[in-house]
Amino acid sequence: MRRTVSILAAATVALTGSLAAGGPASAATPSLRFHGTQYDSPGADTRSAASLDNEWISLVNSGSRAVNLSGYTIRDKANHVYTFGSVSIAGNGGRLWLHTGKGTDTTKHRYWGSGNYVWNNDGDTAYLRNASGKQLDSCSWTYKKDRAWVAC
Ligand SMILES: [Ca+2]
Ligand SMILES: [Ca+2]
Repeated sequence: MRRTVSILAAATVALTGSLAAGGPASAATPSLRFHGTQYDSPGADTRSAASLDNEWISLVNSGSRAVNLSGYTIRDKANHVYTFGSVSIAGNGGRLWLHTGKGTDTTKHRYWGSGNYVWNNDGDTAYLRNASGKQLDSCSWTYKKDRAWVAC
């Protein structure tokens, strides 16, 4: 019985910790955040399938626990919204890439399914929100000649 109680207490602490880390007022780097984006797909922006898939934004989870992203959203400044289905991003540095174009979702690569680019070459902002709509992170960039990606 004592064991059960301590497991519940540990789970409560972990949950509280993850919620606190996601708060917009938190000065600490959130454990689940944007890692980088290739906002300008290499080569001419022809909207080909390959070009759209080479535009991506990635997440990293530096927390110790995996996070199920079901209902989490990524949106741009113009409010194009992608909503995650049930997929987990591993803890301890786990990564996940969201590609703009169409493709077959895997555990590490998700596809927006858009027929047009989402991330503007001349500057944009990406927002990550959890399933409750709370903003966890954002990533902004401006135009820079000959640059195709930024670290977030
Ligand atoms: Ca390009
Ligand atoms: Ca955009």
